[in-house]
Amino acid sequence: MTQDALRSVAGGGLLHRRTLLRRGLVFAAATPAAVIGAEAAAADAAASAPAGPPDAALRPEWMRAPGAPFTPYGQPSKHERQVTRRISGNRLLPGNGIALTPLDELEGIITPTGLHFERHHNGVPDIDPARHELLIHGRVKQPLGFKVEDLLRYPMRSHLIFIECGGNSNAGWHPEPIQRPVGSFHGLVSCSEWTGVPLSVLLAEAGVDPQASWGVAEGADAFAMNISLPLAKLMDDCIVALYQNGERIRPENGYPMRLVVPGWEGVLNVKWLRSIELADQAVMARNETAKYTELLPSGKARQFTFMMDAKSLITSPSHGYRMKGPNLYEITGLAWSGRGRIKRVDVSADGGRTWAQAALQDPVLPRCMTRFRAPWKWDGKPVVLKSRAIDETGYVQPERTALLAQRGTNGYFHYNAIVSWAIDEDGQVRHVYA
Ligand SMILES: Nc1nc2c(c(=O)[nH]1)N[C@H]1C(S)=C(S)[C@@H](COP(=O)(O)O)O[C@H]1N2
Ligand SMILES: [Mo]
Repeated sequence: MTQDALRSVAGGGLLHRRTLLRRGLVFAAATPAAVIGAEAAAADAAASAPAGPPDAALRPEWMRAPGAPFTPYGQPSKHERQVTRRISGNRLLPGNGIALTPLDELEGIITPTGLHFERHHNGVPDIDPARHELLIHGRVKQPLGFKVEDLLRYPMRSHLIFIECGGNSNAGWHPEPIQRPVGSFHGLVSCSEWTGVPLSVLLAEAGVDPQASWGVAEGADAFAMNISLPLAKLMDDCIVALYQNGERIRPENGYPMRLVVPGWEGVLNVKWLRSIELADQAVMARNETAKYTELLPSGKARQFTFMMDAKSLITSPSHGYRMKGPNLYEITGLAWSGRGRIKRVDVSADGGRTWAQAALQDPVLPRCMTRFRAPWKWDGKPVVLKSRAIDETGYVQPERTALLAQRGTNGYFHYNAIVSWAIDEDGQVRHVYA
């Protein structure tokens, strides 16, 4: 099969999503094996190769001596040390700020635990799990306290889901497109397997008062962060998580227990959870009045905007990436929706005039990151790449102009517009509003 026979399905060189990995396609210029062998032989001769069969002399040094012994807890390769969270702390209060997931440097859908984004209002508490307790009280028949060891005896369930801060991507509200790597712009979202005890089971044990309609969750950090959630959501699918990606939750993500609220904004996922008080109204805490509300063009503000709407972004190629000349490429990225499964992701290579359907990589789970991929033949001319997510409820990720028309220009939270990357003739990738 020749490259000329590749079927374009949209402008700018987008190919049919099932073109992927067909035999005979040359994606990148691999170095011919003969050249590698000759170079190694020359280097070896200079270093006076040890005696032995000729092929053994060609082996790299890591094949010539026993490797390192076992380690109790694995770490990434020393060659990957640059792949880190990007920290943006408050200079006067270093525990207040964010650390972003480097989404552009990762593949697949799972965020490595050490790279899960962080948002703390007053630092990471050093909690002794033996002395920590979750109290369920307020409008219940009987207040109950749960230690870690108590919760470990309950039946558990897992949610493989994203958690996203309501403030993620808020640089999108700037009048000029911000020039930063994807992770530094959109990295307040991560995807983990969270395992713990369904909150409905614990609330049922305490006995829910028929007058209760809200629950106020509070954390055991120095901020004692609290926030109100509708009781119906707490009873539906929330869990008190003890595990993250199979191991006990990391301190920065809520050790020894946190509330996990699938599909809803990050701030509701109270870390270091110490109390849930049932009430007949919301508590009107700072994070549901002064923050995490959105001023609209009418002058009124939206409140209790819990749902994280569908969003997608191309992680490769993306800002900071340098194209290696006209060739075949795989466009890839992430899509997610708080409302359920991703149904489709469309990709455009002509600034949104025409679209091609991307392939969705299994698994495609509700409220989870979904990896999409689209084969593309770049001819070296300037293009604008975009991706657009559609979820199973039919919700379509909006263009930036549509989002601004609806929400005005004073926004801060819940920015989920389509992201555009412009590629110029030199192969430089820039963020643009197109
Ligand atoms: N106790 C407590 N819970 C908290 C916070 C906090 O500062 N204190 N930050 C909230 C916010 S705003 C977000 S977006 C998520 C971030 O979770 P993560 O740090 O595990 O990514 O935790 C939420 N839960
Ligand atoms: Mo947040």
